[in-house]
Amino acid sequence: MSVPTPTRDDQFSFGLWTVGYNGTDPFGGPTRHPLDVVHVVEKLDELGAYGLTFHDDDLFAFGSTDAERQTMIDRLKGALESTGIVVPMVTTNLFSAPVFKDGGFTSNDRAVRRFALRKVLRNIDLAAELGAKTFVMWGGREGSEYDAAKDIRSALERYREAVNLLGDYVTDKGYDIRFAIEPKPNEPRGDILLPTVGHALAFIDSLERPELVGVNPEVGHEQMAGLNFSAGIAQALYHGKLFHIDLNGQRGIKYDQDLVFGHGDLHNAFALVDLLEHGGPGGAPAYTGPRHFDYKPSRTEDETGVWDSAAANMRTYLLLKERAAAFRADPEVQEALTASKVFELGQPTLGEGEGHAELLADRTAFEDFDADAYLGGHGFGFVRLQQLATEHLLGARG
Ligand SMILES: [Mn+2]
Repeated sequence: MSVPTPTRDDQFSFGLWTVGYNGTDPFGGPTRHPLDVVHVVEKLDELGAYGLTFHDDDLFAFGSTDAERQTMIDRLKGALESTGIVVPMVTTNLFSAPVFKDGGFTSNDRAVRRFALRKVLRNIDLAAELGAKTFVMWGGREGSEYDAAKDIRSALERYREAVNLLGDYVTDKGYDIRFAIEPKPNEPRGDILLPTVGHALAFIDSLERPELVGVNPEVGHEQMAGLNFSAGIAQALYHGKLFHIDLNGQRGIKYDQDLVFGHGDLHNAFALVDLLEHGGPGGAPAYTGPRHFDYKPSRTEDETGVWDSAAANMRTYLLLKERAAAFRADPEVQEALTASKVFELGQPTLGEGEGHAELLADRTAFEDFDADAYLGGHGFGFVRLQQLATEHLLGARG
């Protein structure tokens, strides 16, 4: 079996901070030299990616002069023009500089909150200039370690005030940009605000322009909280809020590992790709935006390992896409899905025009229904279905 080659049509994108990660962790300094943005764009193009994303501070260091900032923007633009790589998403760093250690939008210090807003507004102008359609907000420092240190309701109100202002800004400027909130339960803060997809969806409903704001869930961030990532993505899609996605790998409830996509919970990665590629109407893709990788090349690797790991993300995604297509096309799988009544869940529980009075009058639903007949097992056959998925995932079928 051959490994598929990525093309532009696959819409694979990478953060500049991902392949650019130098290996620093809380216990040791860098293991790799910095990578130049022009080199990164050229390498990603060579590997078959279509997009580059970045935080402002990835491209030009925090505190750069206007001239230094412009030099780096011009160098990026030159590389984009010569390769055809696009910038589908931009985000702002409100977490690295000392000023943000208690957060940006929700710092207890009001002057910091105003500075954070200005930093984001400036970066939204750059996002619009580069044609980015999505602006991600990961609030890694928005939170606390101690319950007495943060008034959570005030913090959420300040968060809301900030996102409402950003919505006003893109609307008044006429920018074609939508926002995507990226949840994470903890790290670097002890507890982060909007810790899961569900928390973010509820928050978005409270905004003045909810239509401008969706989510950017990350595999590892949900799995750090022990949650089922593909199930969370299904709910985000159900609410029409999957504006962007961060793919990577995570092995269980621990620190944020940022492994290559599929190098963690492979079963859930299979379910995720199946959902994204075949979960729409009639088996169409349920999500058509960038397949964005937010991972970190391992600290043990040299630059060759960096590009091998970048390619690995795309290869694994494409292999899972092939395996999911074979799973869907297998007549035995279709028969097993029917036997498991997976399609029956699509049928409304009530009949046409039926309300509580009609339901109460239906003796077959209760008085004459034999619930005892289910003793001995319902025989849904879910285990058989999961084994069929496993055999497709392992390449043993189709
Ligand atoms: Mn991310």
